[in-house]
Amino acid sequence: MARRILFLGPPGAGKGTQAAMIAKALHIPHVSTGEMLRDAVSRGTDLGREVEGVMTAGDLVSDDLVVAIVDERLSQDDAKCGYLLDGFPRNVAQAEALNDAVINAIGTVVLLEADSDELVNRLLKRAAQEGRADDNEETIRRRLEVYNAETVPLVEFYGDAVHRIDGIGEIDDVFSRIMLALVAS
Ligand code: B4P
Repeated sequence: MARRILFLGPPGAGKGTQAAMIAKALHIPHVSTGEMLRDAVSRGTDLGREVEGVMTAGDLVSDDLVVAIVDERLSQDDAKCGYLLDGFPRNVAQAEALNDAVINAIGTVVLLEADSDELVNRLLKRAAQEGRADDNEETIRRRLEVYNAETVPLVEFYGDAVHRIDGIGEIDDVFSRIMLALVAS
């Protein structure tokens, strides 16, 4: 059976970290819009030049651009048997576009949660280690605001499909919590 999983959560909750581990364990592709966009920026493509400023400010890239990237990615052969979407959809318009594009697009929604002090601390720690352009305190606060305004409404949109997971603790413990929820779903 095709396994279609969606990861929601604020910046710093561990979506990217856990999504990579879960996708590997389930042998499905990990589709991260953040990674695809950062890759375009680092390669200096037309898309990358278009989105760089928006990402550095902590705002969302336009729905049209992101939906087109995801549409193209999900049409590839390796996504036919399932996929894990990380960071998409980010708002209700993107969720509606996904529903239009793929029948029964989403099976399980994982909502990773952590309090805002923890989120800011994690992202500032990553800033010190990796120097990602959008991991400075001002942009992190902006990303949290955007998450609350744009992405939180998706929890209601997906209703009973949503599994709330405590994202605080050791990475392996969070992984086990998610796997348990997926097995039970
Ligand atoms: P994303 O790449 O999706 O970035 P993010 O939400 O900030 O979280 P990320 O996945 O990187 O971090 P994680 O929580 O794993 O988006 C970046 C930007 O791209 C957006 O701001 C937007 O501009 C654009 N974008 C992306 N998708 C879009 C869309 N659909 N529409 C429009 N625009 C879009 O981890 C954070 C840190 O915590 C890591 O350093 C990790 O090591 C650490 N960590 C993880 N788990 C931990 C744990 N259990 N304990 C301690 N630390 C932990």
